[in-house]
Amino acid sequence: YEFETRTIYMTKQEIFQLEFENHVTEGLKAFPKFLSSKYIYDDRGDELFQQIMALPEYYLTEAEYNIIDTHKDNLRKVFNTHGAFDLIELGAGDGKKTKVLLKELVTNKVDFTYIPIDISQHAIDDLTNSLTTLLPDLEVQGEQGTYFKVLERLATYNKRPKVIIVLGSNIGNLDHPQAIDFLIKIKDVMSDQDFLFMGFDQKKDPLTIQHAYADSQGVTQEFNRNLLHRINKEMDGDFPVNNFEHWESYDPETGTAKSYLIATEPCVVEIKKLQLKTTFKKWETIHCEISQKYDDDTVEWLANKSGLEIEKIYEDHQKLFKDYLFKI
Ligand code: AVI
Repeated sequence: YEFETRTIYMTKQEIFQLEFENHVTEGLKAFPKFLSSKYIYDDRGDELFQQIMALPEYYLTEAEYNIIDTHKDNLRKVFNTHGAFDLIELGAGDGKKTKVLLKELVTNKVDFTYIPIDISQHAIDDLTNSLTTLLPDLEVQGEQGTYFKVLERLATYNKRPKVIIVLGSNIGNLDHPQAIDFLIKIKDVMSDQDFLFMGFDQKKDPLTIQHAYADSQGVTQEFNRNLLHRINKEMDGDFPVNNFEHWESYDPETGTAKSYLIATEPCVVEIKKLQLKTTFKKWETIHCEISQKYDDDTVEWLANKSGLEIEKIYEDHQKLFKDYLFKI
């Protein structure tokens, strides 16, 4: 027999698209059905998330802004403990909260390089451009790629102390085993002079959480529905998107907010690119996202499991949100 071997090269974008397609097949064949919120974020998804962050009900952004603004003086001193450092941010975002911190560091002539890492080159370019205007003296070195590949590379070549920051309670979109895995991967690139500064949204009045994730203007509903729009657009699907309603349920015992899309009418959905046909009964659900809420004991437990130590805890004035400073 003769076998022909061929090497197929795929771009990062193509690999991500293939993962998305496999995920949709798996999630829509499962019972109960699921789709991950990780795939909400195309340009429209990013824009809807920006709108969510500006909603009066979505307290998280304002609360973390308050923490950074109130404690910027202390953060500057702590981050500068071992002299010049790299400030590595996972997720470039629009940088509103980070800009307060950067301004504090630049104004006080601290020796550091700001390294935002993001999967989207577009997000990095936008952030870098706006920072050049706002803080001309800032040294920025944007890195495009997946967090851990870039972190590993930086840990190998850059020998300065690192301060890794992850704002916005992004860890809450992972379940506990995934969160531990995420923290271990960060810990693995940290040395004893490095810090990790990470946001964890806190358990609180369940109604406050319920309102944050089921806003009165329906932006969160559109945000979740963007998953179905993407499937329709990118995989030739025919989800009747308006027949899927957003539902949020917060369990105060576990601290888990879960979001669903629920079929308000029975339907058959065909996704041509995946050669998939799936039926929805009336009131059938698709589980889309978890947004975990924490307390100190749970964060302590996660840190323990990941080989990290909590060095200091920062809280906003309304006691809604906390940022934890970890070392190894
Ligand atoms: C990105 N992440 C931390 C947001 C959250 O709060 O879980 C995503 C989000 N989902 C609905 N609203 C906001």
